[in-house]
Amino acid sequence: MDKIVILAALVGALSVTPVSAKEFQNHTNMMNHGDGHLMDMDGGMVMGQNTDTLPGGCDKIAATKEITVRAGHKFSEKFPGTMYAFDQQEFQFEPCTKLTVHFINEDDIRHQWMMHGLPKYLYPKGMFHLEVSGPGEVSGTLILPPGDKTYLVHCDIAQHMEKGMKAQLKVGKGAEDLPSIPGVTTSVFPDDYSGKPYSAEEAAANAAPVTDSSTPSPAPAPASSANGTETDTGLSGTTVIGIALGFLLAPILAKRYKGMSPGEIVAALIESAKHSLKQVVSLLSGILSKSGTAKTSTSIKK
Ligand SMILES: [Cu+2]
Repeated sequence: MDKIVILAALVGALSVTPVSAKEFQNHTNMMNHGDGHLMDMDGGMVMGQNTDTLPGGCDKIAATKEITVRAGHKFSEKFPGTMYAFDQQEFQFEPCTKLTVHFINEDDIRHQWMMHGLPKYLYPKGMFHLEVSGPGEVSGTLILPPGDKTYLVHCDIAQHMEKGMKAQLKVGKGAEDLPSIPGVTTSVFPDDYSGKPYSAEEAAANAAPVTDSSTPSPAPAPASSANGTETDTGLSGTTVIGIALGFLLAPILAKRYKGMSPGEIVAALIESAKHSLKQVVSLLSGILSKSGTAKTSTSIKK
């Protein structure tokens, strides 16, 4: 009887215990490897940290800002077709701002806040990079360069950016918007929920307005080599071979049918076709008679 009570208590206790793979970790005591590279053994990392060197063109630190960015599957829910996202997709700061990013990962997998396009003399590979494996927080600081520019921020884990974990950070007025920022700019490869078969023409039609909205799109040209698309030029391999043969045979034929009217040329072509056919027939009948199965020889030798 007692055993049953204990068992019931155990089952009850287990059912209320949350099934959590990892506890939230604050990665505050990372080892400094120099060159702005900090790391710990629990999956926290900062690369390209710069707290004091002014980028070229900055006379002083223009402002000091701190932001908290969250990363996780749940932030993608408002963007159909995505799987991961940051909680914000766009940032804007004054040039020469000293920016501290507190990056919080809310998933049980690895996520990154990776910023590209920074000056390489100051940031290794032009990157500022925060990374957390599993739920946790990591913080890093950089000094933004001068000038108006839009920087790509993403998670570089395979398919995380493609599936939505992408943002843009504008310094000053920024430059042009980046494509496929969830909720900000049009997707290069829009998801289609219409249920219709997805064709190459649709893809081209959907992709066109993203890259080119200023100039009026020209009427669909028969050969689309002008707009840089290499596929679907309307020329199959057979057609190409046909054209090549045509070019090779043209001088020979021109010589042979020189001075003839179109009607005469057609008649001559039919005549030579007949001739070829006769030769084929005689060849075939020759083979048949030799094999002994043909009873009548229909050799039509000239
Ligand atoms: Cu990620």
